[in-house]
Amino acid sequence: MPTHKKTAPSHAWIAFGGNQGDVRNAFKSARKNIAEHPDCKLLHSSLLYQTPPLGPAGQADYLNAVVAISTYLEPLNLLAILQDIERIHGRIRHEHWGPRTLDLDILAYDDLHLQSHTLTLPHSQLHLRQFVLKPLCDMNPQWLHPSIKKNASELLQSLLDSGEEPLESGSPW
Ligand code: A4P
Ligand code: MG
Repeated sequence: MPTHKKTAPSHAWIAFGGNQGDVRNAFKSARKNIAEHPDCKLLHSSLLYQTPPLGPAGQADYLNAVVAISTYLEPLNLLAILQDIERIHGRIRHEHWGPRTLDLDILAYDDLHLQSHTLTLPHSQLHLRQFVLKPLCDMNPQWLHPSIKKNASELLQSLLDSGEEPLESGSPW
């Protein structure tokens, strides 16, 4: 894909997930790949959480985290870079919501709304997932969902108010 470089950087939030193999090391290595990309700068990392699997039963627990970056890459170029990093870490796409070594999703890119064949922004499930909202709250509880117009802390509280068990505490990585 040709890279169209922007003249001013944007902010993007990237969700890390995985439940196969040495996930913690895969996360660290992927974060390093992102931080070392010439058009990306790592701004913040959330804590790392062990989370119960959403999706098909019988899967191992996941690890989840979120990082914030600034980037000169357009959204589709950023997605392509993240998919390259998934591939380097042995990601093979099998079952939807099934086990994986490393899943890198773009949660949001500035306040952009996008619905295309390959990319939906903000991520369609982000407001429904503690394993995304809790790490976002670590970095900025005031982070505002671009379409729902509620912040990460309010969205997380709605899930807890609906009776979901809170996640166990996170750890640095
Ligand atoms: N795509 C569209 N929008 C985006 C976006 N904002 N970011 C497209 C990244 N990709 C996006 O993704 C399928 C396609 O989604 C991509 O080719 C891209 O063009 P995929 O990663 O290949 O396939 P998938 O894993 O089946 O889908 P997805 O949407 O990444 O899965 P989810 O929704 O992330 O669910 N339980 C726990 N506890 N923690 C987890 O992290 N993750 C999943 C995967 C299931 N259960 C989990 C967790
Ligand atoms: Mg994905």
